[in-house]
Amino acid sequence: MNTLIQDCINSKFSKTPIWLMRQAGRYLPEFRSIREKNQDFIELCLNTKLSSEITIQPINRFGFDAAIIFSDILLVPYALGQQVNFKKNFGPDLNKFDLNILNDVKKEDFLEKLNPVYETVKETKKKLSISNKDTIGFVGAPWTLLLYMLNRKSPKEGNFTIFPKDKYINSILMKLDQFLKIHIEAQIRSGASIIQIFDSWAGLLPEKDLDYFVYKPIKSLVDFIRQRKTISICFPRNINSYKKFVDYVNPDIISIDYNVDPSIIRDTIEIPVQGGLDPKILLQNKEIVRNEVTKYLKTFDKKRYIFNLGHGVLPETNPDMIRYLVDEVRSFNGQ
Ligand code: 1CP
Repeated sequence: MNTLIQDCINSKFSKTPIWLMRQAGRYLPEFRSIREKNQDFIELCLNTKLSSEITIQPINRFGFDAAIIFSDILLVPYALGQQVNFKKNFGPDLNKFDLNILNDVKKEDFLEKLNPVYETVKETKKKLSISNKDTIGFVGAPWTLLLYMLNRKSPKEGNFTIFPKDKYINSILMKLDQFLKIHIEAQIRSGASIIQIFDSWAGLLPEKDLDYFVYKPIKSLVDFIRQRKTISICFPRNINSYKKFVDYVNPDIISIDYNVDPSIIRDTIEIPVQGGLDPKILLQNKEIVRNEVTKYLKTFDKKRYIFNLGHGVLPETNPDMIRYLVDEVRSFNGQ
C-alpha cells in the first residue's frame, strides 16, 4: 500500500499529507525530559534506542504521516573528523577545519561512526511498519555544510564571507558530494523512503553564485537519489527563484519557506510542493492559525501539496497548537 505522500506525488488525492520540520524536538516535553538527562547532543543522536524513541514521539502524539529521523545535518562534518559541540544559547561550535584530515577519511570509518544513525532508521522503520507512513532520512546540502565547516558556527548573525570558487573550495565540495552520497545510500538501504536535502542557507548567496554552490551540487544528489528509486525533497530556504531551482535541479518535491508568495509558487511550479506556513504563526491564537492554514490549503487545492511549515517548529510552540493545526488540516479534507 502506498503512503499518503506517494499517493500525493501520483495525483491520487485522498488526504493532504502532513508532517513538520523539527517535529521531533524541543517544543515537546517528552523530548526535553530525555534531553535533560543527555547533555551531549551528538551522543544523543548516536544513541539508537533514544533517537528512535524521539523520532516516534511526534507520531504517537499527533499521527503525522511521516517520521523524520532524529539526527542532525552536522553529524556529517563530525564523521568527517571535525569536532562539533552544541553549546547552550549559542548553537553549533565546530573545531578548526583541516583539509588534510578530510582527505584521509575512509568510507568504512565514516560508515562505522554513523552506523547508529542507520540503526535508528531501521528501528524507526520497524516501529512504523504497520502504520504505512514514510521514514524520512536527510542530509544538509553541500553549501550549508561548507558554510558551517568553514565558518565554524551559525552564519545567522551575518558574520560570514562567501568563499572564492577556487581549487581549495572545489576539493571540499567534491568530498562532500562523495560522502553525502555514502550517507544517503546507507539511509536508503536501512529503510528511508524519502531523503530531504536541507539547504538552510541558500538564501545568503547572490544569484550569480547559485549555480556553483547550490544548483549543481544538489542536482548531483537528487540524481543519485532518483537512481535509487527514492523520493527527494529539496528545501533551498529563502532563495529568490524557486522556479529556477526546480527547472535546474528537478527534485520530486520542493519545500518552500514563508517569505515566498504561495500563489506565485502554485502558478509557476508544476512539481509537488511542501510547506510554507510561518512557524511564528503557531505562537498566535487559533483564529490566526486557522486563517493561515486555510490560506495554504486553498491556494494549493486540487494541486499536489504536502502540509508543512516554512522552517522548523519553534521551541516555544505549545504542543496544543500543533494538535489544533493537525486537526485543521485533516478537517479541511472532510475527515
Ligand atoms: O536540544 C537542543 O539544543 C538540540 C536542538 C536540535 C535539534 C532538536 C538541534 C541542534 N538539531 C536538532 C534535530 C534536527 N536538526 C533534526 C531532526 C529532528 C526533526 O527535524 O524533527 C533535523 C532534520 C535537523 C536539521 C538541521 N540541523 C538543520 C536544517 C534545518 C533547519 O533548521 O534549517 C540545520 C541548519 C541544523 C543545524 C543545527 N542543529 C542544531 C542547531 C541549534 C543548529 C543550528 C541552527 C542555526 O545555525 O541557527
